[in-house]
Amino acid sequence: MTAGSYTTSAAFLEALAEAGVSYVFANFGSDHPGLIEAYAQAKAQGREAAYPRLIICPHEMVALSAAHAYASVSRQPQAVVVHVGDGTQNLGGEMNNALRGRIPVLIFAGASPYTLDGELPGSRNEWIHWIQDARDQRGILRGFVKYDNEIRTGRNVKQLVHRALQIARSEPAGPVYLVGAREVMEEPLEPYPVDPAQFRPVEPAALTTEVTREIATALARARHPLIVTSYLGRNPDAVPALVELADLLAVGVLESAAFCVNFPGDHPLHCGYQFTTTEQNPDLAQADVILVLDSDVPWIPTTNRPSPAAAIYAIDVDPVKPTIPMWQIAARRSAAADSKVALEQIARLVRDENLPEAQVVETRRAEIAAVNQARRAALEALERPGAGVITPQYLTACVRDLLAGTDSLVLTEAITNYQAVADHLRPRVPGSYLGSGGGSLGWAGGGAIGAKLASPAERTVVSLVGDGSYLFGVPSSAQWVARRYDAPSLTVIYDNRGWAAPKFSTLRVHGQGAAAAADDFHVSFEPEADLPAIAAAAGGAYAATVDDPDELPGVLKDTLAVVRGGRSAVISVHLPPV
Ligand SMILES: Cc1ncc(C[n+]2csc(CCOP(=O)(O)OP(=O)(O)O)c2C)c(N)n1
Ligand SMILES: [Mg+2]
Repeated sequence: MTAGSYTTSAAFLEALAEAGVSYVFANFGSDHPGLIEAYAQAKAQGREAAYPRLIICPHEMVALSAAHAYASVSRQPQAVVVHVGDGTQNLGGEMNNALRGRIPVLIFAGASPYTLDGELPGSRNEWIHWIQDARDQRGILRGFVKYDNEIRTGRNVKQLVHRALQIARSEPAGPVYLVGAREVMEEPLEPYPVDPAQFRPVEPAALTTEVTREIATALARARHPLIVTSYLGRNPDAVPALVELADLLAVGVLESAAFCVNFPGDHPLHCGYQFTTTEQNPDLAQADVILVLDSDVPWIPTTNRPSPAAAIYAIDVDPVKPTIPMWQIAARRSAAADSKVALEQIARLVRDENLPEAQVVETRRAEIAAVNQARRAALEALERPGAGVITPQYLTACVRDLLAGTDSLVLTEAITNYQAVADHLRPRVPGSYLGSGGGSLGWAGGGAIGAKLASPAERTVVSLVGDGSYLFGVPSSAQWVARRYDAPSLTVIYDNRGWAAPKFSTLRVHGQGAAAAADDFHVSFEPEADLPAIAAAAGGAYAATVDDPDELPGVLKDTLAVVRGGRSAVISVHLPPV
């Protein structure tokens, strides 16, 4: 390639930037000379700002997790570049997280050159080009993307990138995948314009007048109305709309398998959090009208379900969930709408028509607030440390107190401690709490990087992770990236020295079985690894391990100061072992 030449690769990067992508999280290979050259030429010509900033990630899982969290926090699509089919497969389970988290991310992978004898620029010239050729590269990700396509020519690569990102950003948002062989990524081109305004995401949808009225009337007339939500707070601007409607009607809000702040945790109408439930939730059992708002798992019917007589309504950006093969709730009406728009419509109708009687609303408000206050007091009683033992409840309360009044963003991948983290953190500020939205572990490792890069400089990113999840997050790669790109964070490992989750799963199915009788679940991490030391070795992180409950607040305070000073810190907090 001659200096200054313009190729498909250059046009591809230009289109990403035009579409609002600020970062490319990349793991390069023999398929990417065109991209590497385009970046180098832009730098040589002083036009680096024309392309998204490059973040090199030594593991693809970290790259996609970082892009995922960056897109969540910034609400802008991001891009990931990986190496042919092999790098694509290393994206692994994080693809499911990106799909379930409804994350707008464009993944690009090169493809093996398709010419053997030098017919075109980019033709095969390394032994690996024969070996890396995958039969169905796009098929690898097809179950986890909204759209996949092949770049066949540079002449329309910009339209293709804009179209892919339009699909990725339109709700329900999600990942998209493009592949391009070396020859096409090397194709010389004349620069050409594309109007990004023609590729805006689809506008948010509203409820019909009829459904607005039906839901508003049902909520207003109910004796025990309840709202159940999981991911409305992906859009932090939707939270005030929920608060307004809840206050207007005095409806309680239950957060189910929630990985963002949907409703302020300290609001008197906040009815708590539920994840994997083993007991019936009394609010759910009692409710006569339930509005399910943006939820993949509003309850788990085998252990915790609404009354069969309850009238259920569902408003969701994705109400029938075609990407979840088996899914159903017994809703009278399901509406595909943007939750903020829908809540504002319902609130307007309630207000305009003065729907509920003031007396009914105030009685209900007092009842719900009293129950919630008692529930919170019971939770607070669990926050006292046991004798010489750090419990997850105490640990979370210490983290909450540490962060009180600061600008912080907590990532949670605490697994069997999801419930304890939510119950005792009770995050209040929209956008201050985030999980992957999926079930593939290791997201927080890269996630902390993306979250930090997308946040204002003064915000502290804190990850609360299981010890297993910490290891799934490829900490050697993640901590190196964090240091190199100046994205420090605090990681608190809820270290029970093993995997509690598969043990609990076994007990839920075989409570009296042989594994239970022998206490033999194959989940222990003995002999113990020095988990924080991995971060110290790979990224120069401050590392510590805590056993003593009395020392915990002091250690947390010290590590927070380290992170504020610009260096990552990882602390393993020893909980009772699995
Ligand atoms: C990529 C991936 N592999 C395996 C699993 C299955 N799995 C679910 S929870 C869990 C254990 C997690 O351990 P840890 O993070 O220490 O949390 P704990 O269960 O101890 O609370 C495993 C292995 C998964 N969800 N994702
Ligand atoms: Mg564990």
